[in-house]
Amino acid sequence: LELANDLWQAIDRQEMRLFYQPKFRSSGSELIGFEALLRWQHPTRGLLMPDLFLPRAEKTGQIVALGNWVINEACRQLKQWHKEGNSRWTVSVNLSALQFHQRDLLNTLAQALSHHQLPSGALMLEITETIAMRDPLFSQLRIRELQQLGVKIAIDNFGIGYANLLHLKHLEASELKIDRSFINCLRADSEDATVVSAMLTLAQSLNLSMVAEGVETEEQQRLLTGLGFDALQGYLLGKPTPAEYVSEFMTIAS
Ligand code: G
Ligand code: G
Ligand code: MN
Ligand code: NA
Repeated sequence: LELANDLWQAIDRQEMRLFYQPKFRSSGSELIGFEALLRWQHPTRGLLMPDLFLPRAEKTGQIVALGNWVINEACRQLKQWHKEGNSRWTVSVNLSALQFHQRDLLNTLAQALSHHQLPSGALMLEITETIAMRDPLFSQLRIRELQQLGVKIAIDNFGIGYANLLHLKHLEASELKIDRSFINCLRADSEDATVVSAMLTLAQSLNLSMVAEGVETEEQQRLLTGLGFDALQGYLLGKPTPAEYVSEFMTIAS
C-alpha cells in the first residue's frame, strides 16, 4: 500500500529505470535488439522488480502513466543507440492488459516514434498470450491497427495460457516468444524438445518469427539453434542490464 502511494511520485522523481536484455539471432549470434524491463530505484527500499509493484499499478490504473513513460524512455534510448551507429537494433516493450486496451495507445506510440524520429518497425510490443486471447476479436483489430502504424507485435509467454490456434492465426503477430518454462528443462534427451519442435512448426506455418526466452545453458542454445529458432534470449547470453552496459554484449556477438 505504501508502495502504491510512492508510485504516484516515482516518475516525477525519476526513480524509474529501464534495464535491457539482449536478443540474439540464433544463427551467427548477431545482436538484434533488446527487451526493455522496468525497475524502480526506490529511495529507501533499493531496486524493486516489476512483480512487486506492477500488479498493483494495474489495479489502480497507474500502469497507464508508467507504461507511457516506458514507451517514451525506450524510444529515447533506442534513438540514442541508432545515432551511435546501431541503427538496426530494435527494442521490445511489454504491454499490460490495461495499456493494450487503452484508447490512447496508438497516439502515444505515434507521438513517441515521431518525437524521437524512429522508424516504427524498430519498436516491438509484447503482449502475453493470455491478454491476447481474452477478447480475440478486439485483439485482432488492435493488432491490425498497431501493424498499420508499423510497430511489430510479439505474443509473449506463449504456451502456458489458452492459445486457441485459430485465433493465433488471425492475430497476425510478427513474433512468438515461447515461455521460458519450456526452455528451462530443455535437454537433448528430454521430451520437451519434441513439444518445442511442434511449436516451431506451428509458428513457421503462421509465418511467425520464433524466439526462445530463458536460455540458460549452452546445450539449450545448441538445441534451439539446431531446431531452427530465429532468435534467443536468456541469462546465458545476457541478463537485463542498464543501458550504459549493453556495449558488453556486442563483443559476445561478433
Ligand atoms: O524483469 P522481470 O523478469 O523481473 O519482469 C517480471 C515481469 O514484469 C515480466 O512478466 C515482465 O514482462 C514484466 N515487465 C517488465 N517490465 C515491464 C513493463 O515495462 N511493463 C509491463 N507491463 N510489464 C513489464
Ligand atoms: O514475462 P516476460 O517474458 O516479459 O519476463 C521476462 C522476465 O524473464 C524478466 O524478468 C527477466 O529478468 C526474466 N528472464 C530473462 N531471461 C531469463 C533466464 O534465462 N532465466 C530466468 N529464470 N529468467 C529470465
Ligand atoms: Mn516479455
Ligand atoms: Na515472456
